[in-house]
Amino acid sequence: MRFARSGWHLALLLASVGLVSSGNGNGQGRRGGGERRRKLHRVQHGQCSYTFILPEMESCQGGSEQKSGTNVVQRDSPPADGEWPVQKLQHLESAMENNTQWLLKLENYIHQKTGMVHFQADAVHNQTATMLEIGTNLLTQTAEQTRKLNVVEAKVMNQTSKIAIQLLENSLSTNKLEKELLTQISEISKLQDKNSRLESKVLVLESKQRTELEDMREEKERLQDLVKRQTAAITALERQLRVASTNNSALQRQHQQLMKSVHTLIGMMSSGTGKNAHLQRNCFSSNEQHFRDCAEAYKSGHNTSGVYHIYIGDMTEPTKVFCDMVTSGGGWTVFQRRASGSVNFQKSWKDYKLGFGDPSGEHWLGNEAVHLITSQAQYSLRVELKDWEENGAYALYDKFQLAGEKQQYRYHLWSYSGTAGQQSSLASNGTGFSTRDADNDKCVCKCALMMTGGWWFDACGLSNLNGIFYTVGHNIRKLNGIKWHHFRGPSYSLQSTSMMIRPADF
Ligand SMILES: [Ca+2]
Repeated sequence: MRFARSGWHLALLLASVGLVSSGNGNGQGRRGGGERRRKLHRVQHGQCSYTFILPEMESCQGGSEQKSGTNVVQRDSPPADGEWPVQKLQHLESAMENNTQWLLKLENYIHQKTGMVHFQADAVHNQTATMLEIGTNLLTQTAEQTRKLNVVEAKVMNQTSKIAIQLLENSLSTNKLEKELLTQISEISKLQDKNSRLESKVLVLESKQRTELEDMREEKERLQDLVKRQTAAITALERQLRVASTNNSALQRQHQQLMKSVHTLIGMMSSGTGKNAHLQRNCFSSNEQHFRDCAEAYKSGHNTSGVYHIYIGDMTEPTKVFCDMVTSGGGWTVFQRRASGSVNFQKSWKDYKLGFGDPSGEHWLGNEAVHLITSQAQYSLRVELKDWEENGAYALYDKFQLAGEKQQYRYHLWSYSGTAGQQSSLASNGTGFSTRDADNDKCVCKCALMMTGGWWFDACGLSNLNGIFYTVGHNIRKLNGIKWHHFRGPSYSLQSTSMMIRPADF
């Protein structure tokens, strides 16, 4: 195909050359005058234009002059009459040969050019194909990579969401744990508070027990001293008894005289109207008998209730007390009495320590006196109560002892019995005494201010015989009245009370 096309191009070229040489015969070919003339031939092939310079024969000039107007190509045909010299023919032949050579060279050149163009086009095609292939490969690789990346991205997103969910769950569980931790901490703090409170209570109890032990030791020492003194007194008495037995008759006489005078005095007292106590006092002081309590007075023959002088502890001056010589065998030293409301019982620590009121009426003997009396021997306590319906009741404690001021006049009680309730209404053993200016109770409040009076308040306890005296009709629903819980309840204020002591072995 390429050769066929080349052949067709060559024929076209030859025709063109002929046309061009005929066209330019009179123009360009005449330059230079006498020098050898040349012909320029231009061929347009596509975008390329080719210019050929061919030499022109000088001898052809005459012919042209002779044969002007005839076709040059027609010169190849032999002259009709054979006039052409052989030399000219030979020259023409050589010129034709040259032209043919030129044409061949030209054809070769064109072939080379065309081959180069084709080669270049092929190369371009090849390169384009290669580039396309590479591009396609790159595209497929990119697509593959993109797909892989998408897969990886999806996996990563999956993992991320899982991790996010895990984190959320973790944070939720962490919150729960934090809440639980907080509740645990608060419970621990509560327990610690309770523990500290219990510890403080234990410490208080320990200190109380220590003080009680000290009290017991002191009491033991006192009792030992007392035993020694009593032993000495007994030996002295034995001596006196021996002496007395020798002077029995004289003593009998003296005794008879004494009994006479006593009977005379008793007669005088019974005949007197409102001055019994005074007479008794005068009588006993004149006899110079030193009773340590009402029991000794009773044992000395005084069986009438009234005010007596007793010598408490180491005191040189006598103290006036009311002696109950009737109740349950008599011999009771009364240290508290309420009956009329005539005496104000809202008193200070010092008042309750030293005593106040009137021994013949409403009276508080004093904590110090009761402490001294109950420290010299084993005493019993009896509490007499009467309500406004005239019902009487009593509470008896076989053993009763009041500690000193340093121990806040705390009491020790044993063996309750009586009619004022199944249980004791006095606070437990070891309860200290409290007044409005001395808070020794077991309440965070001040019981002496709330319940009024001075008493062995617990927190604040079931009894208070030193509360406010309320008259009948005003005595109910009174928490700060004269109260004995197990007799008439917590808010009933009683009509009269008395508290009295007597040696346990009376
Ligand atoms: Ca208190």
